[in-house]
Amino acid sequence: MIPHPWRDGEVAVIGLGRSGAAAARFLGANGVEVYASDVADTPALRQTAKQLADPNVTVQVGHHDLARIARAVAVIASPGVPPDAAPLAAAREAGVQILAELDLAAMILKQTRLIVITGTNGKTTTTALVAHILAEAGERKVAAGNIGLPLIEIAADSAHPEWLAVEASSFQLHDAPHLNPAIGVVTNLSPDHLDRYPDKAAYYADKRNLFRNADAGSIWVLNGDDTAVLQLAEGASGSHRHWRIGRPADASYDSEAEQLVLEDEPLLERAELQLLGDHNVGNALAAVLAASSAGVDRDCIVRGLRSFQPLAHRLEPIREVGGVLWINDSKATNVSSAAAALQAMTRRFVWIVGGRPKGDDFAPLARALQRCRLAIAYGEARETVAAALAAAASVATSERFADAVGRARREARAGEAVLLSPACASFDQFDNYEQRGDTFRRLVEEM
Ligand code: UMA
Ligand code: ADP
Repeated sequence: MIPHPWRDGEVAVIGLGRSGAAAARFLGANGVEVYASDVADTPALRQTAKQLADPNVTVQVGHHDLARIARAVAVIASPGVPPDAAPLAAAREAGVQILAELDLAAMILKQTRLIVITGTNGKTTTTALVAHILAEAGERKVAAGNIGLPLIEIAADSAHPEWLAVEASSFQLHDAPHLNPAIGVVTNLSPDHLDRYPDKAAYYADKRNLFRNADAGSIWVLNGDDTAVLQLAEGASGSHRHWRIGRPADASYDSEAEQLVLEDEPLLERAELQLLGDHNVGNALAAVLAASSAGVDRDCIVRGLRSFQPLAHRLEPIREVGGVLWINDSKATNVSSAAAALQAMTRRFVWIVGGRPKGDDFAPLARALQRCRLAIAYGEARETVAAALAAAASVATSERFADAVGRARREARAGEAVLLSPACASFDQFDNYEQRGDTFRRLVEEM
């Protein structure tokens, strides 16, 4: 329900990307006065402003009226707006409550049982897998949040689903006091987003907000191989269920029998899973435990696991050219996800790495280069990456992404692979990781 006091004033929505636009639309349509603003002024934002035409919604692009925001009855923050940004600082100073769009949606979706998935890597894959299994069990409209569909768009529908898989980023969890997952999943934890957080502890602290409303009925699905995850969940009320690779747990991977196991009973042959790498076996086990905790039967779970296809930009095989397999892992924007890709490689490979660094230490990547014949470092990070890897591999550098791809083409031999797994953000040469991955795909398709 929309809080009553919000009807006596104006709610300020900060940021007009997907999240902010959806929040402004929802509030306006429900009779709440809204002031929605974005500091940027682009043709896309002007278009959004036009589409938001509603007598209840005032839109401003190119500027935030800080005094107006300070007078608001509440502020809805977009995930990409850092907490120290001027509009949020102004709201905080004036004592105005700041909520994430995700939190507003959670307030409305009171009757829907949320399976909330967070962690550093594997959130989208696990969320999509849970949703895919729920769809197999007959649920509709089943994935939202950071995965791309703002949760408030589900709340805006007249009928709310019984179960919903929700991907939550640390940015969204920062301002989510009402979020109360029926089932919460933490895939893994490692340093990320150090361009926004002062340190790892601050990033983990936002992740811990997942457990804020834990009670005896909560179910927590946790990576039993990740001590940081176990520490994060320590003391949270509710039942804790674990998955592990190579060791017994509520759900596990039996590496000798090469089988996924649920509650001590074999569930699926690994070969039936169409995903590369042990990390994806972990994601599958997380989804298995989440789905079984939601009451989905084993047959549905197995059918869902068997039919799930790799998502675009996540260790996605594109095609073979002259015996060389080209793999797009553009979404590997941090060191730990790129490390998982390196470990998943079964062929010798040429590795394209780089982009805009996010403050991660690249040294751990040097330990996973046994099959790497050549690393090609590109973009703003190229010198830093080259220095970190020099002792462990041959390294070449290229400033431009397309040149790195061209160099990989000349170097790779039949029977090998070329892996794009950048360990960095894309923003030095692209709008986002999708555009980087799409460019890679196009260059490979033109070969
Ligand atoms: N802005 C201001 N004032 C400021 C700072 C920024 O107005 O002081 C504006 C920007 O100009 C921009 C808007 O705020 O127009 C920010 O939008 P946004 O970055 O929050 O983007 P959205 O389109 O709303 O998408 C967000 C998530 N984006 C981020 O968290 C950065 C999407 O996750 C999510 O899918 C979507 O909401 C729907 O829930 C993307 C993402 O990259 C996929 N997430 C990160 C990740 O996965 O690593 C966390
Ligand atoms: P997220 O939504 O958390 O960013 P994705 O499923 O989109 O996660 O995957 C992001 C990147 O991390 C991809 O490069 C993918 O191959 C890699 N990845 C996926 N699952 C894991 C995992 N469990 N551990 C490490 N890396 C992973």
